Amino acid sequence: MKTPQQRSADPATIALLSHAASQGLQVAWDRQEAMEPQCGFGQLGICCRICRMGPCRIDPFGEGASEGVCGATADIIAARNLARMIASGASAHSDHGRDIAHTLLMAAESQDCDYQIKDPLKLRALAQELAVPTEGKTLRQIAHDVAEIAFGQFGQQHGEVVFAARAPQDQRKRWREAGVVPRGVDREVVEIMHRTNMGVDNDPVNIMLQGVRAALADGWGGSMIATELSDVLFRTPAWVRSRANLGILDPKAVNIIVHGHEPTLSEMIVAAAQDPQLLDLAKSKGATGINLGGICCTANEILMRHGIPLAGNFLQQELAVATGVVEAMVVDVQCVFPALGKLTQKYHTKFISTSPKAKFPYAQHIEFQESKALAIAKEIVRTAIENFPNRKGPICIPEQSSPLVAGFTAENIATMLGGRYRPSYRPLNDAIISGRLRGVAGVVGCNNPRLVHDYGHLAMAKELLANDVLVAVTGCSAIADAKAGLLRPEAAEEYAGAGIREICRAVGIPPVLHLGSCVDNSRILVVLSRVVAEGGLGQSIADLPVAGAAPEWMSEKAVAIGFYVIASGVYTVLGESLPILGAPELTNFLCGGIEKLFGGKFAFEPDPVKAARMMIDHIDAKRAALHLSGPMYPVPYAPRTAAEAKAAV
Ligand code: SF4
Ligand code: MSK
Repeated sequence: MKTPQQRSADPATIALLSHAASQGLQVAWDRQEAMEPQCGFGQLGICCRICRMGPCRIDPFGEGASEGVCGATADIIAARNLARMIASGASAHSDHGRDIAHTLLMAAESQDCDYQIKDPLKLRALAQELAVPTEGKTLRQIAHDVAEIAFGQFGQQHGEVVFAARAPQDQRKRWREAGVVPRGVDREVVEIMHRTNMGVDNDPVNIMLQGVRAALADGWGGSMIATELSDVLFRTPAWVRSRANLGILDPKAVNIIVHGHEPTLSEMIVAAAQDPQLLDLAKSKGATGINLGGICCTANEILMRHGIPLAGNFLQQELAVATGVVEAMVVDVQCVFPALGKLTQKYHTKFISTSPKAKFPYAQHIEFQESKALAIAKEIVRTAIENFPNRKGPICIPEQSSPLVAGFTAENIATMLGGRYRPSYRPLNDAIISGRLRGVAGVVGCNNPRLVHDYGHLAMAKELLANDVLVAVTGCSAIADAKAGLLRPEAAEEYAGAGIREICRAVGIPPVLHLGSCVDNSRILVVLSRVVAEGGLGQSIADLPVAGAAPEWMSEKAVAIGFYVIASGVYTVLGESLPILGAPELTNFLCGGIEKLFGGKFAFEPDPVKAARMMIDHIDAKRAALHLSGPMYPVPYAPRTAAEAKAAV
């Protein structure tokens, strides 16, 4: 059995893992170790149970079956499995987007709705972009028309999803030539499920192109709708200070953790937790107040807009309960362990499920309805308060919590660098062109107990920063960096190269920019498109000195993200390989040939430092192709020569 130090790089997690072991608790790492050795066929992606002639599996050593009962080869099987992962991931993000569109429509249709339009400026900007007439219309009428257009994107049967027009023309040309511009969000997902049915599409590359189409429907469709309309409803994030890690839990207060993804619930819990009557009730129970924290992406949503502290990332959800001071763990959808139910039985913690789409064993279900949002949120908070006197068992709150600055968006990056009166991407482009900034990397995604928790995110971010590569983060990667102090402006002095230090000193920003939740990866797509539009760095995203990574990914959502990122032109390194290594033709395509079509491709590298260096090499190659000089300052990692770098493009 691995020690806590071998399981996590985060001191709070290490402390709680020791505590959990002393209490005889089983957490994800224990279950992962009990699962070893994990199925080799599954790892390689060469088992199939799509039809009942199977399950079938291909012998990777060439001694047993080389085809399924129907004749499907390893490449066909792995491609179908992977496409279905994309379909699931894209569905999760996009269904989230659909729910937000529904909430905006409700806010537009009823004056009494608990949700209001908090960002009229963003609404008007969106209306203009979507060619919604605004003259003589009330804000709610405009919101209605915008929401209807957003809704229409899901069921649209032909044409192109509307936000694809945000991508640089050259990138769209590549998509059109490959026949992968998404028509409508739902259509592309359904088509994957059809094509991967037994006996339909049996060309691995053709299957993957539909995978790309569905992934683009996520990134430039469902996820982008989720982000944009959340900004309209809950307001576009602004720079905000807060703290991160389980040390934010307060032994004297009623602690409520929101976990999951959709801000419709968490926004209302934030409002309910400030209700004077509920605060009085909390005091009457002996608590000093109500302390709200978040886990996973719902944490990122309410951090970005309200400064609510981050309790932790994906692998800390059980450890939060093990502190013994969480009165309620309130969940909606995605990334929630079913194991939480049994665990909470050992504590006083109420495990409250809220979505009709996501029920859990041993959970108390308080169904959330947008039509009665605040009343239900108050009921949830009241349930937590009533539970405060029931604490039992040992309390173990780790001392660690780090200060952070978050709240970066495609909009305020321009303000941050260009100033309030002339917001512009010009200073960012100029910094890249001059070599002060070598490039930009997006580091995103989950935790995975197969890898050392948080280590991949931290080691990669530090290596990139030391080499003057600015880091943009979302999801659980952002939370990992926040806990380790990388989201403080001072982190530039501690970890970054001279170029980034100069920029951070001048502007007062951290060297790692937190852009939000997993659906907010769409913000990164918009930033990259604006950088191209600003000029001087090529014609498409594929020309930019940028790279992406998901060093600890585990979710099907990360697969969908990875695919829309490479199809948008970004070289992307995954810490865990995609489950395709038993399929040589497919692997060669996704880690090679696909680059010719879209400008991006995958690479797999579990060592985060090596992976960061692969990203830096790629960034240098792109700089060389743009005839840019090398980095302005000498850096610790000596790159290849410009000629070698150029040859690698
Ligand atoms: Fe086997 Fe083919 Fe059926 Fe898959 S689709 S289970 S490979 S027979
Ligand atoms: S929450 S998808 S574990 S990043 Fe978005 Fe974290 Fe991955 Fe869930």
